[in-house]
Amino acid sequence: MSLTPKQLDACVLVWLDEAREQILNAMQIPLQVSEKTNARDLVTNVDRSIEQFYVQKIQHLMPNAHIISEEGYGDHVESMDGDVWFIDPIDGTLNFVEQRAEFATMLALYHDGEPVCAWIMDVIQNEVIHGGPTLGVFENEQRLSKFENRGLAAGLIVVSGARLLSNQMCLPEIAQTALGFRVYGSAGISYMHVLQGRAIGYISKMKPWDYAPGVALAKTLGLSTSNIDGNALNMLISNSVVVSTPSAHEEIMRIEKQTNGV
Ligand code: 2AM
Ligand code: CA
Ligand code: CA
Ligand code: CA
Repeated sequence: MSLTPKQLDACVLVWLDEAREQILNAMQIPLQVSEKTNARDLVTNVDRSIEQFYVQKIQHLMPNAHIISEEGYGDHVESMDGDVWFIDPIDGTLNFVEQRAEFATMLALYHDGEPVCAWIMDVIQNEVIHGGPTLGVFENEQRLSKFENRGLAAGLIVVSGARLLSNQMCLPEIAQTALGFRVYGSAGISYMHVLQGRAIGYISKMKPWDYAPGVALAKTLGLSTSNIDGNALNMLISNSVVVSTPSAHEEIMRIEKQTNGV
């Protein structure tokens, strides 16, 4: 890779500003919305055009990189070797369509399975959390401070509403143990709350493009990241992802083991 992480970060921040302009402009005219697997699983013309925008930028900048993306303009990737990009053009599409807020656009670059740099932008608030292992983590230009290592009883846990309702990943037990629980409807926005120290963790079962940016930034800050069974994430498949303070992580693993009787 010829660019340094710092140069790459600066370059992608420009793409994000451009993507944000395109999204805001597209919101001025009626969205073309269609259902994917069900009425809660939507895709719009904007999801597609923004993904194509990022794919073109990446292919121009790093022609040998592989791209894992949601809406089908990326590659079929079977290995984390070399440079692998993750793209979620609009994260929280239901929020985008219904609320016109609380959605993110996000990307991450990994090299040989390790995070290089990641970006999560709250489009309406115009806030982007970005960075990586050699840079640290920033909210816009401001470095994010180290989180407090609070346990479940001392903080808010963010969960997937759908997974909570269907009693997956011990989410009812975890939510009851926590000081409180929150559901934001966007993985990116949820990760932003954790990275900002407003929540102690986020748990959901998701696809690689949903969690790759949040996991990269969380790892950089020293938060714990794993599958719900405590194992490392396989970045090529869906995972039940836990990102939290180390204290909360220990408790979540304990609850999971107790509940499943292991
Ligand atoms: P998306 O909007 O990019 O699809 C809440 O729905 C969160 O879960 C969002 O971050 C959403 O990302 C993600 N998600 C993953 N799979 C989903 C699905 N099948 N239906 C709805 N949301 C999904
Ligand atoms: Ca989607
Ligand atoms: Ca998503
Ligand atoms: Ca999406």
